[in-house]
Amino acid sequence: MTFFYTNQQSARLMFYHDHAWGITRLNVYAGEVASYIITDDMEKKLLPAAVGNPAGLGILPGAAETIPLFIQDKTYVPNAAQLALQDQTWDTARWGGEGSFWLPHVYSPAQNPGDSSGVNQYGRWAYGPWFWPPTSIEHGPIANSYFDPNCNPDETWCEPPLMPGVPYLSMGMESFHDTPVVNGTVYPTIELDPKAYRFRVLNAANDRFFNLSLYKAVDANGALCNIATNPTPAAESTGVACTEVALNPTEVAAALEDTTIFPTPVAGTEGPNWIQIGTEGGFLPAPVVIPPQPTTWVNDPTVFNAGNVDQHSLLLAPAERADVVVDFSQFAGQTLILYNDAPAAFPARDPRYDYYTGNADLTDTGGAPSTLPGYGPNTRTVMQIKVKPGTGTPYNLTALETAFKAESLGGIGVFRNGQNPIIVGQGAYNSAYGATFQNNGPNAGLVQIFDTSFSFKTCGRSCRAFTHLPAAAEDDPGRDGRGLRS
Ligand SMILES: [Cu+2]
Repeated sequence: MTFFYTNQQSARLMFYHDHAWGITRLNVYAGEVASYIITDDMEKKLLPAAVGNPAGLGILPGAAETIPLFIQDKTYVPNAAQLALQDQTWDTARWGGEGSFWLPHVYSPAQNPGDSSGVNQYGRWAYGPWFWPPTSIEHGPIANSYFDPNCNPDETWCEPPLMPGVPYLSMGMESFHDTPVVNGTVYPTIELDPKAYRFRVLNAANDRFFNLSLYKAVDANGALCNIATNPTPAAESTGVACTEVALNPTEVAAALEDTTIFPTPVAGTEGPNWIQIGTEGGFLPAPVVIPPQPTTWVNDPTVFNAGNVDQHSLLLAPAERADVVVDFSQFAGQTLILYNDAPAAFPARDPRYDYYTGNADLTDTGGAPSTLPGYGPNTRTVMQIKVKPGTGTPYNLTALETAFKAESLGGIGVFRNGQNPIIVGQGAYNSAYGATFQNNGPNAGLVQIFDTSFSFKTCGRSCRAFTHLPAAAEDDPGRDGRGLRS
């Protein structure tokens, strides 16, 4: 089939991938996926003046300072000896040997009704018929041909009498891999000048979220990698220096005993902020300064989203994009790490998918051994950024913020003039439109879960209202008994 896309969108980073029925996950994982950039007159106005763009204001970094970061996670088939220890079911003749992509191809349920605990320590996926409440599926559990009625579970581990009646999978989803890949390279390194750059970030992983921050790197002695104070940083045993982020040692030590403990970077090692200007939806109403922030969770059991992720930095789910400026002018001569600590799964973290230096050896529950400094697997250290020494050129954030404001506020109205008109007015649009939409109250453009009607102001300033059924704001489609879906 031939598809036609109009690309009638405002300036943004686009993302496309093959969607063949039944094998989408495999094609995306194999790399049949790409991005491209749509630009428009409003974006050109923000770029430096150049041939073909004489009216450019130079508010955003130009093409030479714009870098796409196409981030995925992969697992690689190890050498034969290691493969024999880790996956005896992998067929190198059919699926590829050392260095080929490995993928989870055995359906390993998290439940085990054959064990008194009900839990399979090695399990990865919640199997519906063994979950609570159980889901009935057309082809349920079947007899397990490995079951031995003479096996005594008090003496040894025994195969359960039943096993999931699933076919042999080409790749189970959700799949979380152990190695981040940026623009097709594992653990890449880049040298930048002490000035501002624009990154077009895309999460192109099958399932893994990324919570991205920049932190200062440390060497093998734990010393910060700064040419001024540490001109010859100590290398790790791999021969590479400055690969690590300093994690709180007490948290790392405690996590060896209790893998629910979530180690975080040492305070004071934060790198530059993100200045986010856009998403997959194009430019934002106003730039947003986002500081480094380790993941935290909502621990209040009385709120609807208890257990979800609370605080984060630049958080990207698969297919989401971020258009960001980073000012490296205050980090001349320093090495930084693009750091990720998003939980996998999201938001319910499985420590076996959180690979970081000095983590616990989880081989007895089907996980990986402890990660050594300078080595993978490591899903926290995504990329190394070496900022060259010299006098930094600070970025003019004020000019950027002004440009996004409405003409009445002294700006050029980047959002108002570049994007389609908004429909539901909210306080976040005030600076873009020179408007006075409310943040709270009856016309704030927000719907609560118990609301049955919704009134709002639109950008024409007139007040519109409509009513909707409660189910329209309900996330549980079966709850009203009529199958109404939001
Ligand atoms: Cu898709």
